[in-house]
Amino acid sequence: MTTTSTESTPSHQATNAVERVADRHLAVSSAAYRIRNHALNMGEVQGQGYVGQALGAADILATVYTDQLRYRAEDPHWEVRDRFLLSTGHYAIGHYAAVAEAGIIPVSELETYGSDDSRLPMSGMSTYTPGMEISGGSLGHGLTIAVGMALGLRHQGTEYEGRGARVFNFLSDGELDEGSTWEAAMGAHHHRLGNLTAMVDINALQADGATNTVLRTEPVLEKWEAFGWYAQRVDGNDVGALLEAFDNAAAVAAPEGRPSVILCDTRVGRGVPLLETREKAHFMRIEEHEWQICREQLAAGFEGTASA
Ligand SMILES: Cc1ncc(C[n+]2csc(CCOP(=O)(O)OP(=O)(O)O)c2C)c(N)n1
Ligand SMILES: [Mg+2]
Repeated sequence: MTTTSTESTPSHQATNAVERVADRHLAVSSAAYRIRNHALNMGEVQGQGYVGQALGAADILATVYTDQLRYRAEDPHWEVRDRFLLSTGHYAIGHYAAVAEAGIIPVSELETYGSDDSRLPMSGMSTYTPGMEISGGSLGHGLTIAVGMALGLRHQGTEYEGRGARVFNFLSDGELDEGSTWEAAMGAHHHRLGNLTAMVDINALQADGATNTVLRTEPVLEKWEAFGWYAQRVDGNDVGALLEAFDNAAAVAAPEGRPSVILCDTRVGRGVPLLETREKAHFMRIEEHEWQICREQLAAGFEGTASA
């Protein structure tokens, strides 16, 4: 086996099952805290941004990058890497934080977020940023690309340590308004794409207001099931529940050749009470003096969890 110090494979090597779960939980929770902290620091550079989404999605991003994704930090184009596709280009701030956590870009580069000549533009673009597989932002296209990619990778058949590359697609609840998402969902089932996992960030919010006022998409779980997917719905801010859902997807759906979707109910601004209750949460303006308060609230919450 060829490994390098920066190659990541899921951290499932602890000696017994209880220790293993505790280790994974701690690794993911700590990464989620750092992702949130990075997002606050990056938001402060511009004084505003999609900070609420980064805080809300941090546990999902941390679970994927710390526990699930196979990648080589020094070789973002490694042929048999798992692919993480960010449909929602505006969530790039959270994704950059995760990519820095993963060692694919330096943490120090995060402070360039949104600046001229930065590799980290406000909306995710694959030609700019290592680890950014697609240019998202035109909502509803991520899953269509993920389906083609999962199909193509399966046709290629290249394996490493006994398995081919997997495709993870991160979507927002707003993307469930798009017909192309459901067309792709049908395609994934038709082609029996067991190597595809979608995660939907159900934060109940869109640019124009609450999701249920823009377009009612519920019952979401039943819809994905009707489209032939192995569907689970979890608290997307509960690391234990996320780990269990990813384990189920790998154990149950993948061997059957069924695509998996993990529907993650999250809270915008999660971990920072000042932002959790803020109106106009889609694009937050945060006053200069509030950034430090946000960091302190985040740290207090994390320490509280760690000592509980
Ligand atoms: C096809 C398309 N239509 C409209 C937009 C404009 N737009 C940008 S973000 C957004 C909100 C979509 O909902 P969601 O991603 O759930 O928003 P959030 O949770 O981040 O508030 C919209 C409509 C877009 N980017 N792409
Ligand atoms: Mg949303």
